[in-house]
Amino acid sequence: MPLQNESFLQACRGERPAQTPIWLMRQAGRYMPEYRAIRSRVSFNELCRSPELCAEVTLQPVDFLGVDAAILFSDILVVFDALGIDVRFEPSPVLSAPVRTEAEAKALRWGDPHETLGYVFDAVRACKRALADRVPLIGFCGAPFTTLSYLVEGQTSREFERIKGMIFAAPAVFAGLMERMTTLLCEYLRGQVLAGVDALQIFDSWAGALAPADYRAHVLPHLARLVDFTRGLGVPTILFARGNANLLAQVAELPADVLGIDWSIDLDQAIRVTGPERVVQGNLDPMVLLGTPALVESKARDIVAAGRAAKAHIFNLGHGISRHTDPAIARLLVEVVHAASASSTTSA
Ligand code: 1CP
Repeated sequence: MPLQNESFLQACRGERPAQTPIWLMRQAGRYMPEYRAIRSRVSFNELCRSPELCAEVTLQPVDFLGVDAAILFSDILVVFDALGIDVRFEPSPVLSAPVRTEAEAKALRWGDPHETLGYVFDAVRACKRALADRVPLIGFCGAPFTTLSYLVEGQTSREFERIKGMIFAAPAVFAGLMERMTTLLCEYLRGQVLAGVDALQIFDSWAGALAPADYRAHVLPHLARLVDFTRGLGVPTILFARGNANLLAQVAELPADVLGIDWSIDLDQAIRVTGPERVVQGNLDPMVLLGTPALVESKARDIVAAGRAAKAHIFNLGHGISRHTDPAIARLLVEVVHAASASSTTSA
């Protein structure tokens, strides 16, 4: 069945649909009362393991906001099920067994994600059924470095002392873990595509923890292997590295179909780095949505205009939406982006 709304996938392919497509990182979540109503009944872990509830939550922003793509409701940290490690959300994540020493790294049991993460693939199928081809479904994973940072730190980190300590004091241990993690993530994404996702996003949310030279030496080769692998899966890949706009030139060396741009750089400047032949996604500072409707409208229009210098542009936030956002303002953003881009296409 063809999709009723192809604009997101057209932009991923480098075409320019009639309106700039838009979806919002973390578009399903605590800022929506419908999400909070479900979370008052079930824990986050139960929610992620219930394909029917995942589908319900995945569709909430599609119905309310009118976005052009859905993103699977899950979390980058569920992959630790493949290692037999539990994650508690208290509410920020805490791992049952962080891995900090060479002995702990050697003792890890790397399970097969096709067996251990079947509930995610069931959720993909439930989302596809519920969406009934209205909009495409995006699957995702954390990038190897971001995922490994949780494994080593064991929780959210500010300074990344443990993982950076491992890079600089035990680089072979770090490299071995990155190698295994990358292979796990390749298979995990393959499973999502086999279950039916239409696109993939790789989140390197903590990329900015590293100096550019260290990112290039210790992270980029593994990320390159993951991106190369996803190119063989037959769906477009979005690569989003966050936290240091100086890294954009490095991630732009990788053949991802779409480059995610965080909010720390103006979009026109980012496009000068990526070049006009790349497709970009982003990059409104999510906190702008805490401002007035007039401010949201003017900043959204500026980004739509700047996006015209790229081969194609998918509007998004420059990081996840804040839980303090008024859903009505998020909906206004979607309307403004659609209206502003439709009028600029006709005048082109
Ligand atoms: O209800 C709750 O209390 C749970 C809050 C929550 C939600 C709604 C968590 C815990 N995860 C999610 C969903 C989620 N996480 C999605 C699907 C929903 C959607 O996008 O619509 C996705 C794609 C993620 C991705 C994710 N999880 C990232 C990468 C994106 C980013 O924001 O940089 C990261 C770093 C995580 C880890 C995580 N999971 C949850 C929290 C609170 C965190 C971040 C903690 C931290 O800052 O370290």
